[in-house]
Amino acid sequence: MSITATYEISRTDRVATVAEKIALELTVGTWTELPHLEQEQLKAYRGEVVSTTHTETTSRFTIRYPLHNVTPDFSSILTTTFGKLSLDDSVRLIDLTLPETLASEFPGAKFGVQGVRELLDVHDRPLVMSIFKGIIGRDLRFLEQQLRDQLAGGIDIVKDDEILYDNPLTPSLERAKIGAAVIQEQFETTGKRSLYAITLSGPVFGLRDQALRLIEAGATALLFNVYTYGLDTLRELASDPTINVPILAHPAFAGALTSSISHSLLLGKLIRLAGADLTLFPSPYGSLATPPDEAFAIRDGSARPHWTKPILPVPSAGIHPGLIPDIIRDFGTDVVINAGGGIHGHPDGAAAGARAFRQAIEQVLGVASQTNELESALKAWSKQ
Ligand code: 1AE
Repeated sequence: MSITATYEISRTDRVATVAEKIALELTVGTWTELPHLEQEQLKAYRGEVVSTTHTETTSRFTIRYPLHNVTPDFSSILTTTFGKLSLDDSVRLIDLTLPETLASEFPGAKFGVQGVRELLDVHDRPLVMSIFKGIIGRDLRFLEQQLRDQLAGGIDIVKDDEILYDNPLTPSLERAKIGAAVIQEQFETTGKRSLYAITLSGPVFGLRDQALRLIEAGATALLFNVYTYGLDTLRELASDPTINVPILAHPAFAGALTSSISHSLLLGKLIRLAGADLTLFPSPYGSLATPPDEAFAIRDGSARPHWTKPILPVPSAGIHPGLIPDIIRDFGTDVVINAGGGIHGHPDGAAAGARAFRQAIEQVLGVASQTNELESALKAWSKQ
């Protein structure tokens, strides 16, 4: 049983030597200089180079690490496979593969694609998520109005901006209470279900209690800045049975790591293993573009392999209704379309902005009944 890690460096004919050195350094260290008996004993702990390949510009190698070198948590898995090696700028970690015995220690998402769809009672189209914008420095009345406007346009999930923590002007518990009341009111008047994801923030040891307080106050989902708190923190929260709402993983700070670790591993596979239900990442088209092959690998890592529930990819940043055909073509319908500026920046306001997104989806799926707001949005963003 072993973990395999694949790395990339600039193309070199010495790839096998480089790989061998790393395999030793990250496991038994000075193996070759030890007496024969000790060498034999340490063999079971030694990293083993299993393959090397080249492209025109890069060389890749895969190392197998014995499973008993690690404990079942992200800290030990990442420290063994890329701990001090991550300080070497010339090496990038591309992928990690865990054996099923280890992967099964990570329960993954509670809700996943199916569970989130059931909460919303939306089964046959991409989900639409919007983000509060310009909310810092504003009060609860402003927040409530923005929430109402977004929901009025048919938004499925409204999420806090990731920079809106617990704060005196819009305390998170108050946001949860207001959110619950507005969502309930909308359900009673329109029959439309929706979720409001509140940013879970504060001291790390208090996060579980804070999550439970928010849920008690009415939070229907949580937004979590996973790479500032760490993957194991997300995993603890997600595997707690009392935290029974979907968790949205925000990619804030992940960009500090992407030069050393592939986007697909960071924002696809690891996030899914850690238990988020939705993974947000910069789309290949918008304002912060992820390279397309990496974005599609995040999509694929959200659904495969099948040891935990598939989760929802959320290609984000700079999304406007004109991008919906591309998103559905590339990500299918099990996707969340997420926009801040693309909703609030609509010439007729946020409700119209939300309607424009719903109309754009209906148009691609061939069921559009009205396209007024979509036409204004396409005109507004046609030059982008
Ligand atoms: C990659 C995350 C995107 C995000 O959090 C965000 O706030 C996007 O805002 P817009 O849609 O670019 O305005």
